[in-house]
Amino acid sequence: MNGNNTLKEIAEVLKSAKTVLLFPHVNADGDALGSCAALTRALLGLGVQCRILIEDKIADNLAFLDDGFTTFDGNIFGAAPDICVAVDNGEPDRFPKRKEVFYTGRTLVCIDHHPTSKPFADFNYIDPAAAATGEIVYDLICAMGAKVDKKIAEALFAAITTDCGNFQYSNTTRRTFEIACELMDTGFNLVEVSNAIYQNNPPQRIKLEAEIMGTMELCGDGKVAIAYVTQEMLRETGARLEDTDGIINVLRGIAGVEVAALFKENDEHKIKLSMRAKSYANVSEVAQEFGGGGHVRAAGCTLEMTMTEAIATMKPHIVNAVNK
Ligand SMILES: [Mn+2]
Repeated sequence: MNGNNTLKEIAEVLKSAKTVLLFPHVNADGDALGSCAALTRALLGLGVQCRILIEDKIADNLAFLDDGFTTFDGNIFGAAPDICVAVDNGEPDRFPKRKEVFYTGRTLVCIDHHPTSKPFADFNYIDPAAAATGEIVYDLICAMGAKVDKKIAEALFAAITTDCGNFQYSNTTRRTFEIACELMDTGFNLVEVSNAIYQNNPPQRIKLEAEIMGTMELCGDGKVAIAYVTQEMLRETGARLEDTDGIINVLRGIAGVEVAALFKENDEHKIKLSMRAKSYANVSEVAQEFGGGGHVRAAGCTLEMTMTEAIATMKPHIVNAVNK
């Protein structure tokens, strides 16, 4: 944790601000949005103006987190924000369209748990041991002296459950459960939150899932499952690229599979590869070799080539990762 400030320092900085703008990464996931929503509620409660600046539409199953907090307007406060915070990401390239606005902040803060993140802001707290940024935000809110109420608990639980695979991934620690216990003590409605996140699939997403499963290929002696999604498949099913979130876990769920790889066509020459390992393979290494990053068991990179080229290029590297 070299180069980190203390949460107490960051808490004081945030509390002394009049305006705070939060920056989740693009295609904000449950952790990014849940962490931002919780921090927004806590700061608003302390009389600090706070909004979440986004650049793409929020996923339907996370919309419940947004209580009028998100905005597409970088000038929402009518003046440069006192503080801009990168949340659940460690570099402004993870929010490319908002990068310029980020640097207008008088003080810059980064709160993240990605091991590939480096301290880049004026105040940084990057803890790769945290299963979710939501865990750090929980401690930060406590350090701010704010009360963790039901609504904050709901948002933090959403952040944590989504990033640790509902307490199934190897990043889950004793601390993860401890925080979950403390959130439960607020009496938030667990079933309501879980249903909103996990039992809320639009039918076109399931149709898309069927299409993607149709492309599945097992290689590396059945230890690697590869599948892809093209823009044409999205058009045919009426689904969006965000609807592929979570489908990779179905691939990884196959008996004998160690690494699941899902290739997503952003456009004809831009393929986003997501990789998830089950128990031992280091997919972060593979991603980093191609300019990407992430966690040891969950990482990704972007490839400037066609789908056919991307799969042919990456397949040997992925198979190599499971045979190490
Ligand atoms: Mn995260």
